[in-house]
Amino acid sequence: MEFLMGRSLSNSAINLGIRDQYADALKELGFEFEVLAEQEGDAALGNGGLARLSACQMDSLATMDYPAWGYGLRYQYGLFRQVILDGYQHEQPDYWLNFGNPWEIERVHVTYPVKFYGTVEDENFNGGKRKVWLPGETVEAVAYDNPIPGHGTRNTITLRLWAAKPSDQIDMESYNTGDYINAVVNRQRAETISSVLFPDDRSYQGKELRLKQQYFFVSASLQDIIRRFKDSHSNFDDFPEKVALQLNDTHPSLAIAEVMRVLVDEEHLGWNRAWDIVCKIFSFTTHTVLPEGLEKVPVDLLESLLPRHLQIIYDINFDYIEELKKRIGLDYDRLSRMSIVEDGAIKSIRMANLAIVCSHTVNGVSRVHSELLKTRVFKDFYELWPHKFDYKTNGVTQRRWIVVSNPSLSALISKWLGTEAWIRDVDLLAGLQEQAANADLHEEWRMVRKVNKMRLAEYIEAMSGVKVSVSAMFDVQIKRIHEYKRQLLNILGIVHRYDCIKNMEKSDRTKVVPRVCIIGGKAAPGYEIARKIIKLCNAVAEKINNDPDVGDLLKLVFIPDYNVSVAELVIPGADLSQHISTAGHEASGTGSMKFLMNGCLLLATEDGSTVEIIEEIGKDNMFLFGAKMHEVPALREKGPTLKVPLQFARVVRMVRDGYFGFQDYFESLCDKVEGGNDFYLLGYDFQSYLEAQAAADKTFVDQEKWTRMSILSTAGSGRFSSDRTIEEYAEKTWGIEPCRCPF
Ligand code: BZD
Repeated sequence: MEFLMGRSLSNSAINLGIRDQYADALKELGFEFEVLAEQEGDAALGNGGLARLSACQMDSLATMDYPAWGYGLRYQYGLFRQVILDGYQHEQPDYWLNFGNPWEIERVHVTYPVKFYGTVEDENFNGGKRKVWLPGETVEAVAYDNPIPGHGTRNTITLRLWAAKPSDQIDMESYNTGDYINAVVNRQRAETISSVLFPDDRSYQGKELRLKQQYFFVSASLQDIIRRFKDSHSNFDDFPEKVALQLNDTHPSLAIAEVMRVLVDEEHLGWNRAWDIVCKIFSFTTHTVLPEGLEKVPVDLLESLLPRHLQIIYDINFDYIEELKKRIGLDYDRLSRMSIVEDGAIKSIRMANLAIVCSHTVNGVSRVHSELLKTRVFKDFYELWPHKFDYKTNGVTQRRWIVVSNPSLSALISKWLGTEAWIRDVDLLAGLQEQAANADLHEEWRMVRKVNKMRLAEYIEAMSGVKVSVSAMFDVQIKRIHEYKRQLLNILGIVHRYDCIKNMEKSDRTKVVPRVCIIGGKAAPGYEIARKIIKLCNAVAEKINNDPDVGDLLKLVFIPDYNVSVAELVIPGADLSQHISTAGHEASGTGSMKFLMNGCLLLATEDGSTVEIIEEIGKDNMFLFGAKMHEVPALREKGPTLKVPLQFARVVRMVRDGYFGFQDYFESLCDKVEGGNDFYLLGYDFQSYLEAQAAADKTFVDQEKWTRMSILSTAGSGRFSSDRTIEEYAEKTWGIEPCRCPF
């Protein structure tokens, strides 16, 4: 349901192979390509990693000639714009369609009615009974197609986004009863379905609008898919041969009930035959680590909005539980854990259970994530159906993340590899390994990196007024703000660095490696602790950046309104990037892959996909620290008795005592990491975090070593291309072959 496409102009021109001709043509008209490209706004129809992953995967699907469609919603308001005022986050609406969207093609003839509410009645049919849904509201879904051109191929696939429009049918009824005002109000109400993206990437609040969005999206997409199938096929038994549906998290999992409804109620297939088809077409990617993060839909809500779907889910659950009893016996605890329906104060539907039961393949997004799914989150299911579970480590597209965003590095790589073929065949990047010690390459590599840092420094000055030195180490953490991602650990580490500089003999200061610390990311509007982390970052920055005693030795910058375009600017200019989640919390992480491709060194915990990055580039090529995943539960058990270094207590005390102001406001933030409440183990990991930071400083001084590590990072990044991920989906899950446009 989410795609973070960012800008399209450069990407499209490059993928079509016309970038230089286009730039020349623009020049004749008096425009610079780069200047023009920066005028484009970001298409931000998503929250974070999950949504950017979909965007990368679309690029790979197109480039690798796979026949595929992306379906989503054409939200009128994308992810909110973040404005920082007095250091606090404020949200502003992102009305991105204000000046029109030149990339989309409105398909006025591709529209489908989507129905909601109403009742279900029994109807006589062929001597028996059948269920008939009499919906109470109809909304029209209109298709907007966004072309996704592949690189080095004429294949272009489609991202089809649905916009909600009022159905003429409602109007007629209302006008006939003379209720003109209500008719107009109803028209507007229909449009609200696709009006705004929910900005929360962690909790499900059981909101009706959210469920309406999900069904609107699912119903329109399935009508489109089924219509296309029926254009050339008459027998639904062929459906699984032609259609594979990948559920990107549970957000579209109502599709399961919807396919059953269409096949049984509308196409009049028997229940068992329909069920057989459903089980062959769906597969499910989960991006969640914690059971609490799984989506649950209150039964009351579903019953009022989609009464027939609730019945179908109950029927699926009934058959499944009967089958389960035969397999595992009357183990009621386990049966109740595995049920699609959760009984309790608020009876609800467990969307992940529905998705697992009905999918032929369930995958996590990194190897350790899948291990977690098998041993913890979905253990019961894994024991029942081990064959369903596998993993597809995420990837990112090198077209966007090197070729578009770092053209000088891209040219350098092509020069040293003697080919541009790596743009489609990323494993060729490994060829850089042989040159990792070449002094000429080092010089050119450093030059490219320096120019990127200068570009970033200019941006920082323009955004925040802070002047930074490009000879300092640029240390970056950009991602959504979450307690588990531990931006607070980073900030407290910066406070410690500041404290050390302040307490140092003046003569020792020459030994300090200058740093520019850059943090960026949005907090979900209702996530109070995350908002406080942003404020703390800005309060600490205010203090440090205005301390003449510290000067260029340390700067801290919060980059506002982090989005895809900002990432494209920041990543190529980063020396070091931080991926420091508490082990066992990040399902995969994809930011690290973009930094890696761009030759940025990683400071990281052994979490998510980092574990696989270590396998590719080796522990010596990055700065690792922190508790391991298997150690975390026992450490948590220790509660207040867990040993925490003195330096940690000291920096938290500085915040508590109001050293950075806003003493009362930061109190609850400090409480979160002290007194046995330190769930994310900031205190425990602090010592090893500082050691990893010290190791990074030491290496940075040795520019020869740093540059070699940087080249080896790019050289080892091939496995983290979304081309590899998509190939795995195509071969193992969907059973599809490339289908290249022949001319
Ligand atoms: O998905 C993220 C995970 O946290 C990352 O570890 C992982 O790398 C990426 C891609 O697999 N999850 C999200 O981004 N989730 C959301 O954005 C989201 C959105 C709506 C509702 C719930 C979660």
